[in-house]
Amino acid sequence: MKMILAIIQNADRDRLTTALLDAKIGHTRLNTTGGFLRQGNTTLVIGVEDEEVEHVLQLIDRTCQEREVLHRPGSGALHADAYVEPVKVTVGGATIFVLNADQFRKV
Ligand code: 2BA
Repeated sequence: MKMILAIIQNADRDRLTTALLDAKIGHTRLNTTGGFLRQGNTTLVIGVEDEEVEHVLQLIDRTCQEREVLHRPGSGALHADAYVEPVKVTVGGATIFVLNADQFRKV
């Protein structure tokens, strides 16, 4: 059994969760925030049998896109009155961790 943690952009969330639902793959959506951009993203927790991992990775690959966003370095209250040139940052498709799950129980 594996636990997949997939950090994806909010714009891709509905397409991926619809694909997971169609494939009858259980998952949990968490609203999360990226540490660098400090913008909302989504983390999906997906528990699957080992042989389903590749299928899930394919669904993520098909539904999550790379995008460029503008980021103003150091943005925040301390820098509110200083103009800093925005830079382009490439985000995604997805950041994925595949972890061994020792047990899966529902009680
Ligand atoms: P953020 O931390 O908001 O990062 C958004 C994008 O900013 C990243 O896209 C990357 O292209 C860029 N970035 C991140 N840290 C940077 C830095 N120190 N200098 C320059 N650019 C930087 P992704 O790599 O696709 O990551 C998307 C989101 O996945 C991240 O949002 C974060 O929420 C998560 N993530 C990425 N790597 C992670 C890791 N090693 N552990 C946990 N979460 C991670």
